[in-house]
Amino acid sequence: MKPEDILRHPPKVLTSAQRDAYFRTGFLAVDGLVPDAWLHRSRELSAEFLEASKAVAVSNEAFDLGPRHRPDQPHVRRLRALVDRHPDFWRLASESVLADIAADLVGPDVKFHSAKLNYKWPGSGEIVDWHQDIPAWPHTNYSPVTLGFYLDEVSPERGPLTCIPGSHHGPIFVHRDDAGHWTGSIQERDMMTVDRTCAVDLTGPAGTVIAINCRTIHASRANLTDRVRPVALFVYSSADAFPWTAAPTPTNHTGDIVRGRPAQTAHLDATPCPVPPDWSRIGYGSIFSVQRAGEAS
Ligand SMILES: O=C(O)CCC(=O)C(=O)O
Repeated sequence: MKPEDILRHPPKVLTSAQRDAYFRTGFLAVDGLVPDAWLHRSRELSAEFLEASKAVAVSNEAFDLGPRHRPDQPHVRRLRALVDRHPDFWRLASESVLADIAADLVGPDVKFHSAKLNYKWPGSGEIVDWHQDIPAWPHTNYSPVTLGFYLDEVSPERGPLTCIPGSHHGPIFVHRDDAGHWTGSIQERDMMTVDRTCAVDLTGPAGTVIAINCRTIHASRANLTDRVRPVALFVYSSADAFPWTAAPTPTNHTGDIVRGRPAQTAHLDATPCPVPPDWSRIGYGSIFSVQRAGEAS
């Protein structure tokens, strides 16, 4: 669906100003939208999974583990395919206010794509370099949005995501090095064409909802505090957007319609998108492992 068609439908949750800001800048941060009960439940489940990770030594379908992971000191970078980890995470994705917010941003017919819970442990090890999401999972149009919320307060020092306003209207960059290896990040020479000084940090109290369009150039900063920063992220699209490559981290619910009806016609946007590696063949670790290794893992 095109933004002008989406905006013709009355919003369910967001104000008109918030919706307009999303389509103008390519991102949004709004606090006070996630009910306390969901915030509490998400924190509870996060704590349970961190505890369970102590019994796991190497990354698997659930946990992307960092290099410092030890049984007495978990270093989980990502809880993968989140909606498959616990039924409450799927209820959160499909039944909560998140799906209504998604409808405000992608139109009344909403398709679920994927979800994860990213941690950022103290230090600079999990800085995420500048990237766009869509080159990892191309769709027939650019409605997909990464929508989620911070489980805890995120200040500028606690590893916030940071976005370049208006970059969703600009080029879609190749996320590979000169040898053609997938890096998950935009090359420095391409970033030289982008004004990084206008980047906006998405900060806010626990429960702050963040939304980032799939073409928006974003990154995330170092965590300079001594506390971990968890963010739950869910990807939704218009029902008329269809992925044209295998998903990097498919879930049991990828492709499910969570609001409205399935599309009878695909919306095809003419803007070209670079082709990612075939994830069904080589597998995908996480943006952390890929950006650190400089290769697909
Ligand atoms: O967790 C973060 O701080 C960044 C996440 C991100 O940009 C991504 O997973 O694409």
